[in-house]
Amino acid sequence: MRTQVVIIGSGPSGLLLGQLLSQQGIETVILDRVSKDYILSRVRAGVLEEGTVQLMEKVGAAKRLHQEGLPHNGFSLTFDGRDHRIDLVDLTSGKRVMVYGQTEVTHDLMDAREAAGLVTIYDAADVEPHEFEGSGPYVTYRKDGINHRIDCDFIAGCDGFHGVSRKSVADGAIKEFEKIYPFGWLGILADVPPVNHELIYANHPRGFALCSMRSHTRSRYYVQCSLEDRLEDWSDQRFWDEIRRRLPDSHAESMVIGPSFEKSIAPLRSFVSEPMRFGRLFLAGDAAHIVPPTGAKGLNLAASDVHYLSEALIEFYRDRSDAGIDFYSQKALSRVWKAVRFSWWMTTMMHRFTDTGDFGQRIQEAELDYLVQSRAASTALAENYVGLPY
Ligand code: FAS
Ligand code: PHB
Repeated sequence: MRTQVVIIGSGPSGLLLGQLLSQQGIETVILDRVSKDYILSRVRAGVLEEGTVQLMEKVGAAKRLHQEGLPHNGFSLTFDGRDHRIDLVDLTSGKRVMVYGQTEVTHDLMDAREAAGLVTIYDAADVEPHEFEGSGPYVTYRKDGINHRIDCDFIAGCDGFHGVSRKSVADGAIKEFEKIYPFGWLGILADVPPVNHELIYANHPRGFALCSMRSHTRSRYYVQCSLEDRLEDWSDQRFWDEIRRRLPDSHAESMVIGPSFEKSIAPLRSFVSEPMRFGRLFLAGDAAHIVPPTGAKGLNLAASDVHYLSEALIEFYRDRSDAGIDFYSQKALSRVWKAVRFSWWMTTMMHRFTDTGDFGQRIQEAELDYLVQSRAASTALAENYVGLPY
């Protein structure tokens, strides 16, 4: 088989890239090592920047997003028993975010790809990129016991943090930056109405908590937990008791609780690999970088990466110019590092760190107190949260 661009990974990065390229007549094949159902069973991000929404609109996959998504004009920061609203629309002269689950984004992009009759090969085992430093790259994989090869012009590594693409790069050709946080997030989904009409990010001496949602009847909640914690340590009752301890009384008393139907623990890390281009192999999304979900940047960075990559590849095929693909890594990393910084800053401000103890708690509360009283500081938070320009 031959195609123009092989995309490894059928997550948001790969699917969105596939749609952006196919709109311009560029042929793609997407390979994923798991099934479509498995991908759709994963519960991940929940907040979309306007840039991400606009890309979904551009590829014609935003109909359900606008029908079911929840536009949010602000969010709350709670600390020291108080609740402060960050008015995104006011602070950013009209920008806001859209609450719409990553699962739904992925589903909508899969539907769009199928409607366009484009090829996605699921359950592809042992996917491997080859000869991408030369002019004749190809990808091999195995399916139903048969070995396959796809020759192509370019390979897009959209295969996430644990994917094969980044790991296929020669050791000396890549520099990695990493920070591991000494805690995780325990998240649940429950069919109970959200405690608030907007998100609540809670700083508390017992630890961070986040009150999010997927709809007016489905809540998505998180509490900071120990990396030693296991799911069996956390009954629903323990979760509900703990999250309410970390919220101001007004929210704790009004929270509707009920049985969770999804519960998971995710470790937190900041990670960036440089560069994001290796000959004819390009990395995009979690394959190149990871952020702690505190700033709701992971999925949205994947979107801006594939915006830049699609523009570069379209320019190559349209103008036979290498300018865009030569500049892709530098352009993407400039926005990546700003989002990595913001996610690190928000994580550091909102979570309990045992090594800084009560002093650290007071410093965080002082920073939060300054932030909510300073329009300049709140504006900086809001500008980053809605997403910096592409
Ligand atoms: P993905 O990891 O989504 O997709 C990669 C795809 O590549 C997968 O389908 C995988 O099966 C496939 N793949 C991997 N290796 C392969 C191989 N060798 N061969 C073929 N295919 C391969 N972001 C937020 O903004 N907010 C959040 O709350 C949030 N929560 C998260 C919770 C968890 C547990 C995780 C892991 C991430 C979370 N994220 C969150 C970040 C997440 O949303 C990512 O940013 C987003 O999934 C990035 O999309 P992709 O780059 O497409 O990577
Ligand atoms: C979510 O709804 O899953 C979510 C929202 C905002 C975040 C992280 C996760 O910062």
